[in-house]
Amino acid sequence: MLDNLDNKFFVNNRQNLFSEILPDSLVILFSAEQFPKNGDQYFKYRQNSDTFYYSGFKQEDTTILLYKGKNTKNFEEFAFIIEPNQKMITWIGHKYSKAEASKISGITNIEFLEKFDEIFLKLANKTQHLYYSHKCNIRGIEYSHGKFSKWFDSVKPRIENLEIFDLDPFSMNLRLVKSPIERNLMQKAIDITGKTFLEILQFVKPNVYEYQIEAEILRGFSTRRAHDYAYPTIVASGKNNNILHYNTNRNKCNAGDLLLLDFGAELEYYAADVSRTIPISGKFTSRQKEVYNAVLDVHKQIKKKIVPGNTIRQLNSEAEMLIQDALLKLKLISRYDIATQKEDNPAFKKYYMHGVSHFIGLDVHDVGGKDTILQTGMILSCEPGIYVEQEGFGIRLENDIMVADTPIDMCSNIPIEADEVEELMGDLN
Ligand SMILES: [Mn+2]
Repeated sequence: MLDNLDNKFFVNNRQNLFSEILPDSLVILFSAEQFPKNGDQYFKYRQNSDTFYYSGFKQEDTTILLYKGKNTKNFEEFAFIIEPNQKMITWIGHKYSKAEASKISGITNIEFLEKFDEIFLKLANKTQHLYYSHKCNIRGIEYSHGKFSKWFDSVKPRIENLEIFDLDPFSMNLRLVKSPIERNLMQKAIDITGKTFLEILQFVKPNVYEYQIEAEILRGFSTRRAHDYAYPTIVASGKNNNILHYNTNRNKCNAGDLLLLDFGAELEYYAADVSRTIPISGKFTSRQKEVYNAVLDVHKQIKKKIVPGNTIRQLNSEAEMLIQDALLKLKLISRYDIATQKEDNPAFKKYYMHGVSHFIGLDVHDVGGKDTILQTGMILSCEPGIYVEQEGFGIRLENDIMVADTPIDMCSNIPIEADEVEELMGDLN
């Protein structure tokens, strides 16, 4: 694969981690579990983002053990992999050899999994601190990692000397600012998404089904070597525009309605996250265009504020005030509505009910919080929307922006102006 990352990237990520943790420490990283789909089937495997970040391993049942000695220059790194056997190779296919695992990660000590306890306990006996991920994903869905918990319970009585720390805040701090290698990968994922969007503008016409568009999106990604979505694709026509995470994608696209697409390719586990709203007939009505341009204007205003020192919390409140003004101009709310609104349910919320921004990276909703101070090199979405349920449509426009004194719009090649979208769709009637 052309986009495979050089192991220098992972070596460097581990070195950065080593410099942050206490001397005399061990770090354990377990791989993501395989999640059952039904019967004896699993969902397609996806490695845990932190484990990938520190190793490059995409294979299941891969464990990493890092040791930082009392002398802070003393590092030892181990990785433990499945021992391949003939039956496994016949049924599932290739598994890493020790040499491959070493080449991928830059870790020299590669062992089979059965050696893990022995090596871990030997190091644990002469160490003071232990770091591991407490939540698996600092802002994600909390779940109990069965294999890890079982293993941890089994060794607990033998490691009572160790003081335990959560690895998640360390991984968050390292992952927030993207290195040039990561920015480059994310730009590629965005470009694949953008090229696919140009094809979709040609494909959409009245009476196509949402699932046909979804299939075209997957075709566009896959033929460009991004073999997965970063998240389930939203292909929402007409009233479905207003369902924020609609992804059943089963309806027919009707003439005169809008189509809201929220889609992004995943490349080497890095996400793109783009939203566009286009007219199914190729031309916006004047009312649709009026709302569209109001959203686009907020989008442009907020984009300028994705600068060092700002926070998502501040971006959210600025977006809310801009949208409130837009809703007044669009006659969707009145000054009276604002004057009489309840603090916990402001008038704009009827038409705009989500945040304007989140971090993007190995996870589409990447690590980082609302109060994280923005720094150059972080990548965030800019995604205001206005959803007018009573008029049967909603609009969201989302680009991916890199924080800089002059913010860098990584989606600047993906058409967003209403006139340009109409021109590219051509006359469908
Ligand atoms: Mn988003």
